[in-house]
Amino acid sequence: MGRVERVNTPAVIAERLRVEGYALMPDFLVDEQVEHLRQQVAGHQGKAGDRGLLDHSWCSDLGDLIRSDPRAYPSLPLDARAVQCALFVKSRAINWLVPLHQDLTVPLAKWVDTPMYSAWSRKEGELFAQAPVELLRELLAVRVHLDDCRESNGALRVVPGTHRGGRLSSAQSRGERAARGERVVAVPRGSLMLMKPLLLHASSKATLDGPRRVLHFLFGPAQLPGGAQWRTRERLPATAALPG
Ligand SMILES: O=C(O)CCC(=O)C(=O)O
Repeated sequence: MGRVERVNTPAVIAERLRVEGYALMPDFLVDEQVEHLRQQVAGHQGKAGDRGLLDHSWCSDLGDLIRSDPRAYPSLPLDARAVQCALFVKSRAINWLVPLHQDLTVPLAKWVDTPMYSAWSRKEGELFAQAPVELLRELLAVRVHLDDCRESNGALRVVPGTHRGGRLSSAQSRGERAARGERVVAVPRGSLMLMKPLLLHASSKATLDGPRRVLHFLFGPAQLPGGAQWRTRERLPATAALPG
């Protein structure tokens, strides 16, 4: 796996997130739990996967486990809730890349008549809009890695510190990358990568066989500005619980 930072205290994680915009939380899941989750996602594999995974109790339970972990808790928004979980599967057979970008969109229950939200769209039947920067600063993405992830199988490349610059134009993003440089974030299976959505990030195509599976959660505060509401989640019947 090469060099992997073993950051693991709540204070170090919070400080890394504040300064660099990302932090690792190693050894969050044991092998048995990773295997269980691999089985749960087996029916869902696709390019950018399902965005509606939170309707499944295995997924919302995993969100609860993250939310209540003392290492993650201090870095989450006030009264945090998981508002989205997408599965990202990448391999030589299902290959894709994402260019440098910030995550600006959030899933909302319904359209609201305010200029605070923009660029409304529908994906897989769900409503999304670009959120105001004050809200984007509060959000936290948590990536649960179900496989060892390194440069050769599509690890994220980030431009550290760029989450502090607010929304960046394409030219500003390229300028930040040229000035600060990119960092490849290798993450072992069973570990978490915590990331501020405004952090500039990209990922390359995989050059290895075998899938790189990531469950990408988004955590937000209970209350949204401008009268907006998060999409309410269905709760599908539980199948098997995550081994303890
Ligand atoms: O998982 C990946 O490789 C990229 C995902 C990503 O860029 C995103 O969620 O915005």
